[in-house]
Amino acid sequence: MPIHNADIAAIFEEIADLLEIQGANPFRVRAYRNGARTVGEFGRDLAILLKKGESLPKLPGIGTDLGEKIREIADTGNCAFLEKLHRQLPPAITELLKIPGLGPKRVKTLYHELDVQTLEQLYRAAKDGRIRQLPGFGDKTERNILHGVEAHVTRAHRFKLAVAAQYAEALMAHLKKVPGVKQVVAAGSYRRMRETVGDLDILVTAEPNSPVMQRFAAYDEVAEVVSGGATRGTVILRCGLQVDLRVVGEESYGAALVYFTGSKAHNIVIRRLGQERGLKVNEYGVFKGETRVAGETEESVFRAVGLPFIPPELREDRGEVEAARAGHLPELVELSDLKGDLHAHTKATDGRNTIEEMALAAKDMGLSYLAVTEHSRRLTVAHGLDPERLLKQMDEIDRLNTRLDGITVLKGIEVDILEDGSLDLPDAVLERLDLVIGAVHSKFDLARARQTERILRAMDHPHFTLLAHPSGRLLEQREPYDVDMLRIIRHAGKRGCFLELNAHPERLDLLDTYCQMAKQEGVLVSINSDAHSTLDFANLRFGVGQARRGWLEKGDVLNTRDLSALRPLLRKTMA
Ligand code: DGT
Ligand code: CA
Ligand code: CA
Repeated sequence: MPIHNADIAAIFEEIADLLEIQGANPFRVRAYRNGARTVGEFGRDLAILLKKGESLPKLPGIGTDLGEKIREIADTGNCAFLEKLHRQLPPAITELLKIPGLGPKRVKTLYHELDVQTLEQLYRAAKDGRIRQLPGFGDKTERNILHGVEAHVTRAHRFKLAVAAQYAEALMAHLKKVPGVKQVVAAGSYRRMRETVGDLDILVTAEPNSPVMQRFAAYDEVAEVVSGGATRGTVILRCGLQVDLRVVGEESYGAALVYFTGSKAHNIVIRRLGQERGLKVNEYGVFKGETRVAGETEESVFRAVGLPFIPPELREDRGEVEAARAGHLPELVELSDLKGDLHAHTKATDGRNTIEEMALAAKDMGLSYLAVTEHSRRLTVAHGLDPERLLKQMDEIDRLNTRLDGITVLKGIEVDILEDGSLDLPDAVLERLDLVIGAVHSKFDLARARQTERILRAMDHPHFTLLAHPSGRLLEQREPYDVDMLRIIRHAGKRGCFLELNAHPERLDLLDTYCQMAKQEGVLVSINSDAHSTLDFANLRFGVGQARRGWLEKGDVLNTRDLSALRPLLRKTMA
């Protein structure tokens, strides 16, 4: 089995979790967490480099100790230190960390005080009312734990789109190299750019005797072949992702693509439209009696039922068929429409690169402006900026802009919105910035009215420009906080503020339905990377996918404007 960087990173993460539960030195824990991130994000597989006899590249935060462990894992697939930790702590204890609200500290308490070692024991302890008696836990925590375990058990595991993309792209590259293969496309929720993907549905056209099915089953990431025939097969990859493969004839390619792209609800509407015209629509084509009238391309299938092509991101039966019929389909925003990015971090706080490196990477993406928006002082874990450090950074940006060519760095901040709706930095500093992004990073559990009010009051602030990741949810990890999003969107409109669509793979926040709401209310959305390293600008494409699912057009997106058109919009006009 080949060892990938993701495997090494997973081992480091687990070590960090276990050390933290043991109450180890926080710096040591941090070293493993950072190591996991560094290795996970490194572009080439370290195990392959080492196997070729190359030395381990110099990576930030990877000293001798972690370097040794990387070599060991690359060599053996195992890590003796992790095994030692496993002998010291119950094997399933890291499972407990998956329950929202349970960090290592609490897990440690639960283990030591109540001997809770598994999810079942956790559930029992909560049911019996033993957890609320622990110091620092209380009734509310106990209830949250109960819900958390229930949700965890019932939730079928889904993959974040960006994670699925890594596996999908590698697998498709593998399939494209198989002799006789012509087209390879990933359909399903992946093509519709849903924020999470249940499984991959790959469609292939190939010459009759192509060994594509055998090569699919023999792919080195495959852990299990669930089923396999001449034209369809299902496997589970080592990461747990299921992949369905279909081989179709070229005459059916478009029909199969429509069918397997879905959604199911959309397909039902398309089939019904066909029936109204006396046509049968299925994955093999569109048929009048026994005669195939369409199917080779998706366009031909839509045309046969009287529709123009509908972009995959819209195919959710949310009014797209009606819009298509009426000739009112939106002209969806594209990645190439973006002119800049309004949210990025650098080394000054929790980012990995310098301002200049970030600016040049943004320019490489075809962008012409980039806002540096560090965290503010309140967010101590991210080493947030106080006024003094922010002012210093502003000077640095001014100097840098005189040297840079083809890209302008804007001065911004991602300032914490405090519980009462005030901002974490003084006006005198904020007014000197090009833009102020406000973000909720604390007190996620305020009641709906108070949480909404908190954000509205922040928007009242004369320098507030943009609301970061408006719902606060983390995919598969943290539920959104409870707010009245329509009121927030309307208030943004009144106050001349904008909403962010944060393209970070764990966020994709604004949600698609709220994008649609913002559009209806005439409030512009900014698709931002929230980049913490030069590699993160690549995530913008997932943000664009989400925006397209939200029916956004170029004009609905703030950062499709040139800098000269953007600047007046950032200078807030209060209604
Ligand atoms: P997922 O995998 O849960 O993220 O979502 P999808 O949409 O990829 O769903 P999946 O993998 O079960 O099926 C892929 C597509 O195949 C689905 O979007 C539509 C089509 N499909 C599957 N089953 C049916 C069905 O029973 N009827 C119709 N009309 N289409 C179906
Ligand atoms: Ca699927
Ligand atoms: Ca499927």
